Amino acid sequence: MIRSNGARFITVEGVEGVGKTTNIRFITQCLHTAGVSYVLTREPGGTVVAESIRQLLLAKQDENLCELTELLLVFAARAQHIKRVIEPALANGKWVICDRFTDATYAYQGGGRGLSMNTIAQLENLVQGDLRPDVTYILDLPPAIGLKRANQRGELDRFEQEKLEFFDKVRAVYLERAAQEPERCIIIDAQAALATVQYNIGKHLKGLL
Ligand code: Z5A
Repeated sequence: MIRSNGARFITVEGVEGVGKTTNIRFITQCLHTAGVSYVLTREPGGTVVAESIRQLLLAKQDENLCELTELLLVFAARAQHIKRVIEPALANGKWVICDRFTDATYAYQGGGRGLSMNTIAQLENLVQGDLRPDVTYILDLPPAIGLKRANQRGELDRFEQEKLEFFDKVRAVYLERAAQEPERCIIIDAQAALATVQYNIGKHLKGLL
């Protein structure tokens, strides 16, 4: 969607340790250099309330979080984030760069946990109305490599403790979504050297400026 005020909604996705944080830093540097006003945010999170929900989602607890509870918490955080941060920023002509969004819900709760894609689509419509990202960079690599990178950082959160098959399913859904929406979803080979990854992102981003 081209917004009349020129604002763009860009999301970055991929399995753990794929390099989202590293490359989002690169994206914001490019925007800063180009004089684009932007808001950098993340999901789950982005507001005080949504960050509290993030804690619930990521922390290991004695009581197992039910899959449906997890899904509803993700969308509860998103509802708050959209109303408090994303929509106001876009309405003010700012670009929004978001570390993960609803593609992650299809990938993790739909692919990884096996919840119904139709249920996710219904919640997406309820919570987002017609808000969808304009561009999504899907950083792609075999999950074993991403997990190895993530493992080097220390203690693992509730998702990072899942087995490799879980992340294989997550990755498969990301690739399926990219195949369904090739205009919006740009697959970036994240196995390449960081300079190559950033060259490829930068080349696409220039086309948006
Ligand atoms: N989740 C969900 O289930 N449903 C939802 O709807 C949403 C989220 C929105 C938190 O996400 C969790 O929430 C997530 C899914 C779930 N699961 N987990 N865990 P998160 O995005 O906050 O957490 P994450 O996926 O674990 O991201 P991360 O750990 O921050 O990883 P990253 O940002 O992708 O990676 P990085 O920190 O930029 O890079 C990792 C290391 O690799 C670092 O040392 C880099 O220097 C290195 N690196 C990066 N690129 C390269 C290249 N190209 N070559 C070599 N080394 C590299």
